[in-house]
Amino acid sequence: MNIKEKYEVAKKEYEKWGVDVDKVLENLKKVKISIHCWQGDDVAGFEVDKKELSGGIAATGNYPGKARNPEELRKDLDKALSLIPGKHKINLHAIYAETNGEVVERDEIKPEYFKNWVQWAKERGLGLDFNPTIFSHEKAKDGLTLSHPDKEIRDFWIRHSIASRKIGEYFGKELGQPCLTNLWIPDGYKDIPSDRFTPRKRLKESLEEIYKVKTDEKYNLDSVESKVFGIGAESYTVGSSEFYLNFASRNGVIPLMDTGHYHPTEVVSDKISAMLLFFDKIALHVSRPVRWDSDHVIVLDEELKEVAKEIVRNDAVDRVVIGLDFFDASINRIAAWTIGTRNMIKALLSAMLTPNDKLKKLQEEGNFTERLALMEEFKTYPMGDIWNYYCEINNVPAKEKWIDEVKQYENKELSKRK
Ligand code: RNT
Ligand code: ZN
Repeated sequence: MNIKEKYEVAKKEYEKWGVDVDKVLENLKKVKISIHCWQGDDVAGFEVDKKELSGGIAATGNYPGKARNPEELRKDLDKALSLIPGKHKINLHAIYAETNGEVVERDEIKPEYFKNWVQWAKERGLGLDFNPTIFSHEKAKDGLTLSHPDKEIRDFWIRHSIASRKIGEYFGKELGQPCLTNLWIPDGYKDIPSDRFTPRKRLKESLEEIYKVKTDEKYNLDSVESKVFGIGAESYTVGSSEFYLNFASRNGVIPLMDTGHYHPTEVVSDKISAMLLFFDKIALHVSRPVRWDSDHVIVLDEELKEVAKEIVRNDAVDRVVIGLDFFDASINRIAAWTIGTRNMIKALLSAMLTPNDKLKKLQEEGNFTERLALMEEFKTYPMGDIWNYYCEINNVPAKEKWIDEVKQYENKELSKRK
């Protein structure tokens, strides 16, 4: 049987449970994933005087062939995108500005430094998202930025953040779809603080300055990302979950949850429904923490599937901005993007193929036996046959065929980068 024939057989299995599979594939095609550019070069960026990665995050490994300049990064992204079904968005950081060899301070970045990205995105019908880069910098070297005791340092990062939101607005205008500008800072302390209040108060005031400047929400949306700890900031994080949750709800910005930014037994899947009751939109950084916020490539594990289920069965595909945030430097970077993004889409497909109404009803009736029994049976339903067909009709390789393409690209392109 070919892929189409297998699809027809598998489809019948799902239709027995009232799942309209053709409709599912149409809906899946509408979902945009925000694919982070920084997997392509280990969060290095293109600044003329490139700084070492800092802020308590780390990309480990030295797999050869990382992108060294904008042309290479876009070429690599093109390769990855040719292996991922659907039309998506690319998520940029301020350090990916192109300044033509000129040293430009981060508080002086302008839309024009991103015009090549915009043109590239336009030609491909992609959206763009954005992030101020508030780490890997002289003015962040003691681990404090927007909460720093020194007003000059805070003001520098305030100006950078405002400049970044304007770039987000420019992206939205140019590309005809809103850009999400997400703010994350590394601020925290390695050891037990003697004052937890004052840095948080300063962060609150800095953020108020930043968001006092209005951008058009048709073009730019703002989010703030919390964290629990980072390397070198083990004892205290200024921008904690409670901090940003309260800030977001009072200031009309979107809360962003990174799946690696919580305690090990806490799961983001359980938080989504609670957040959806109080926010119009929420945002995610889907990542895979292994023992810490290690940013491993996401695999199709139970938690990823659970996150997808919470988005799909609560009818929240339009309310959750799904961004990815992993960076593994120990494997082929194009493969990393491809594996992770395909997994996110597979998880959504799996959620859409689930008879969610039936399962909800069983719960309401208190029939927990059947709820568990069916959930377990659906795990071995032939989703792979639906997925392969979805890849085929979207002109990307089905099954593992994409691996050969990455290998060819590695031989032809990556191996030449020394
Ligand atoms: C760090 C945050 C943040 C970064 C990116 C590069 O822990 O997750 O989102 O990973 O901005
Ligand atoms: Zn993140």
